[in-house]
Amino acid sequence: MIRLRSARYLAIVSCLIFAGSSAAVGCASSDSKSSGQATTSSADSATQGLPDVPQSEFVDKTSLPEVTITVKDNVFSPQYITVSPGTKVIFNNQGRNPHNVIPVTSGAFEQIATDDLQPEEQDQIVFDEPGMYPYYCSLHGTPKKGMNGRVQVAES
Ligand SMILES: [Cu+2]
Repeated sequence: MIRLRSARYLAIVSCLIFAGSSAAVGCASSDSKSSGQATTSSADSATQGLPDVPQSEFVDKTSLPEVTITVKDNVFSPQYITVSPGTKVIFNNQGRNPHNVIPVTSGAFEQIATDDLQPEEQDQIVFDEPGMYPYYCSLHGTPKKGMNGRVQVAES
């Protein structure tokens, strides 16, 4: 029992060590490639049970302090982005319908309620901590299908 725990701990630590460099992404993606089961990094636990999204689908916005995601009927665009810690992510509803932004992992970030994302409205979330933040619109999607997206916060 103790051995298993410490082995798992070592796996996390080695992942974190690599996470300091640009290999953070490689650490997570190599895990999901090999098994998708025995992973313990935060990125993997955040997307556990969700479809795999290859890193190549994430739009690199890490050079920007502020990023806008256009909310349409019924997609988030761009759907997958990578940002730096502390980035302000603005959700701007350009659709004709209300939407919302709900974290898949409850409490991962403060959600944007439907009342705050009516057509022509925008609201923002600041992502400080590195990790993967999947989200969805509960009116037009689920964590797995329809209107959803992911914000990946890179290591600083
Ligand atoms: Cu919606």
